[in-house]
Amino acid sequence: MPLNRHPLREITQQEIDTYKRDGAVCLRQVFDKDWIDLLEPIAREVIIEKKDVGLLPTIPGRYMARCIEEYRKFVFESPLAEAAGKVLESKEIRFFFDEFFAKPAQSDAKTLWHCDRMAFPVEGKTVPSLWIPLTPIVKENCLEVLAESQHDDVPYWLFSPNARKMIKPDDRVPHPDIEPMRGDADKRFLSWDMEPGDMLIVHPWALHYSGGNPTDDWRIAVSQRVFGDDIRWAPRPDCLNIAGVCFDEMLDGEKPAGPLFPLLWSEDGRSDGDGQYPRGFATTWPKTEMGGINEYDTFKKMKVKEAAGELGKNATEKVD
Ligand SMILES: O=C(O)CCC(=O)C(=O)O
Ligand SMILES: [Fe+2]
Repeated sequence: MPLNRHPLREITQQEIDTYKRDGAVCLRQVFDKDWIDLLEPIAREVIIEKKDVGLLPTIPGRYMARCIEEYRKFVFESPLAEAAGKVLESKEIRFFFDEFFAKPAQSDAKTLWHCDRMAFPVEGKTVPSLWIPLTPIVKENCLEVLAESQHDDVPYWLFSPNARKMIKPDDRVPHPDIEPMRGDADKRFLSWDMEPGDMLIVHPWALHYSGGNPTDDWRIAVSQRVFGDDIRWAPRPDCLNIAGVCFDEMLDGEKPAGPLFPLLWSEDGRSDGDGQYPRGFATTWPKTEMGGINEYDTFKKMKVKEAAGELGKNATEKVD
């Protein structure tokens, strides 16, 4: 089958409504399996064998579209942007960045309950995670979403690398422990068995989690972050750093645009293509060993500190 440019089927009104209601929707079969066959072996090389393909040694799980031709093609030529645009009812979709999430076989490395909102230097709600499995996903190793949590307007305190060096501002709230709510009749916990070609869209305010990986193979997903119509720059010190663009270039209240945030899809057929999108990074470094992509151990240590009320007391302390 060819590498399809448009979703394999129409996005339905029911899928649009589900996303609005739950803060997540699993789109079945939007990609040809060929796309996943193209991406999966490279993900294994980068994540498991720590192959140096030019990614940042410090964050080797991000920015694949800058360094790996197949991942660049996936961002610019696959139907991910069109599918996202239709679900979000956004006229345009721009690229933000891409990121791997991987767990070894038989791993209890949990992804703590969190939402992504405060990691991003923007305001607006059309900045979802497009979570795309590269290995088979069962409910037990899937991303899990607390339905309707996207309606809670809470500026949670994330353990981003910048936030780890800061003292928590008073208005930032630690993420709640969702686990005790599992028995609550009014709460819905969503998870999915997913096939290659499926794509989960998660609202940036929706609380999500994953419980590890009880299977005998790696569990690998790539999260594509994109911008829709309502997104405006709003940098804060606790946000993620985005390679190649500093806070001074994120003009408060302005729409992201330009070579680093190319238009991938628009309702009226315009797009930027990848001609201006960077290859590699703004600097180079001496040959060095690639780091691991998982931050779960760091997050676990941060959680213990948080519970002990010690978060940010010695804010510049190195935690990993
Ligand atoms: O795959 C995971 O376990 C975490 C993914 C995640 O948090 C995200 O895509 O925002
Ligand atoms: Fe997340």
